[in-house]
Amino acid sequence: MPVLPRRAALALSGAALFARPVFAQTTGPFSLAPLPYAADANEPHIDAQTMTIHHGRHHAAYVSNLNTALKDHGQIAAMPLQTILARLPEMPDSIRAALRNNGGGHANHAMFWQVMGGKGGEPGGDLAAAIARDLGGMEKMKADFNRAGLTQFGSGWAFVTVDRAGKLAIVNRPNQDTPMMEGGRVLFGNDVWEHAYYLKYQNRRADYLGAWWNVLNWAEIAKRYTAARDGSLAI
Ligand code: MN3
Repeated sequence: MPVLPRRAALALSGAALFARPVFAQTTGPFSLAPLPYAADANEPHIDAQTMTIHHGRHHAAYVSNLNTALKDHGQIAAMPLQTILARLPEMPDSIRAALRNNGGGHANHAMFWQVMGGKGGEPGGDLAAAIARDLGGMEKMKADFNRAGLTQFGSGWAFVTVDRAGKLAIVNRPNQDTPMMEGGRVLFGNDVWEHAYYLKYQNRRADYLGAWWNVLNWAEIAKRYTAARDGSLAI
């Protein structure tokens, strides 16, 4: 009977713990994972048409363009996405912008689908304690996060980051940038590109930001929190 190397065996047992993967596939060539729920799972807050176009067109394009950029760079394609993003300054000039935009886009959206599909509410346990300790509690976190999303000029993201000690912070970034580009990790984040909300909310970004909390899946976010603290949160 073949014996798996220890690391592979650990990876398999870790993956089996979760009903759906917390960690998207991390090395190239990259592929678009299906949504982990039906396209209408976030109705009425995020409509099915927006989900379908956002995942099947926008995210798909980031994945395709990322693979195109890496086509003649096999050594980089074999690196985990989080490593590529953390080491952008070392990447070849000819593909650095493509890696930033499309690698960031792939990482951000892979995270985004995972943290939605729930019914909102509030987390418990260690994560609730960290939100109280670092972000002033749920209501203050929501207000500060929504402000970060609303004041991000043009396209971008609002994030709650998490470090290895479990400490949380709210940040925003333009375009498809991510705190992963500074070696950080994202606990959860919201996409404030117009493509994420325009069909239902038009220019009312604040309404979208407010409604989005109703679709968060705190059980998945809690898994990400645990993974971040044990160093296994990839993207
Ligand atoms: Mn998007």
